[in-house]
Amino acid sequence: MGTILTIGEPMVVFKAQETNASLADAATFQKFSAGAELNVALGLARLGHATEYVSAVGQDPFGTYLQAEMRRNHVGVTNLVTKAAYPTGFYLKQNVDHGDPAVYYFRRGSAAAHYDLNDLRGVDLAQVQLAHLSGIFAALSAESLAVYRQLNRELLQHNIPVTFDPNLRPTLWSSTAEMVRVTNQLAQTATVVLPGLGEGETLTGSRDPETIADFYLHQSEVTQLVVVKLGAKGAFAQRATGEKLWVPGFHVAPVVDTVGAGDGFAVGLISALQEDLSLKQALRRACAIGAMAVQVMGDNDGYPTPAQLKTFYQEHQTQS
Ligand code: KDG
Repeated sequence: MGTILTIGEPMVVFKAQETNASLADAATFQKFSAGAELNVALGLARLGHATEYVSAVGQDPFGTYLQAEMRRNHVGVTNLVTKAAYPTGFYLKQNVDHGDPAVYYFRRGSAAAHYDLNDLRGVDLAQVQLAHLSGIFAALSAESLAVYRQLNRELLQHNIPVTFDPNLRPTLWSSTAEMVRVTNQLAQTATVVLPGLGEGETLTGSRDPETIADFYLHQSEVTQLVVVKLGAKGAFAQRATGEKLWVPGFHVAPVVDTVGAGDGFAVGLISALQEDLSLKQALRRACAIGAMAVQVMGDNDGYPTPAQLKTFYQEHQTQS
């Protein structure tokens, strides 16, 4: 199996410990690593896949911590550069007893947002078998969007398949119309498109998973598979061949923190497809890792090793 490449913004997240306190009122926070594409790289590495994470960190304690976390988790860091002039991004995350937590980002002008075309020149795609990209990196800065587009062109030239998660972050875009326009354009060059149901609605105007899938399959001949994430309800997948599949989710309790579930889903899907499992098995693994992710406070610390995944399946046999 070759390497899976991702590009993104590595972040530190501080998770509030007091339940239902606002981010302004919370007094105690726990530190974790985060960043959507890093989450995916880390989850894939934990399952034994070779990964390469492309990005930049600042020359600061957050950057040092994140590099150590990447190394500890065996994420490939050959293409991680340090930008001494800029800070590493971080964010605060609320602790809530239900629903999605509030988040607040400190990422404007970060080191990752200054990763440029010159940095990208050093990235060798020879061993890369698949790339996972998301709308977050494209939205960080004009430079990031240029890097994204250039990398995308090179991946197409090398016939390297791309999985694409829209990962809509409205605060990073100048307007909703621009976010929708650029994100749908980026999706056109992806082999697999992975929107959440709410994202699909924002991007296509429909809340029907089949209509969302049709939208992406019709807008581009490159796209071979669309998987709509339905949260605890599971997922809907449709291939360009017309094959459709609905897979139920796993019910887990308590739900501690929903952030990182979508990236966990991507980890499950990508790893299973790389291991030549069937689409049904891949969706099942995606839902399983999504469910494991919501049971912990950090964004990626619930992602399993192969042994932990096996145990999860054994404990949830009646649901599979
Ligand atoms: O998908 C999880 C991400 O939301 C989190 O890790 C931080 O990258 C992040 C972002 O932009 O929200």
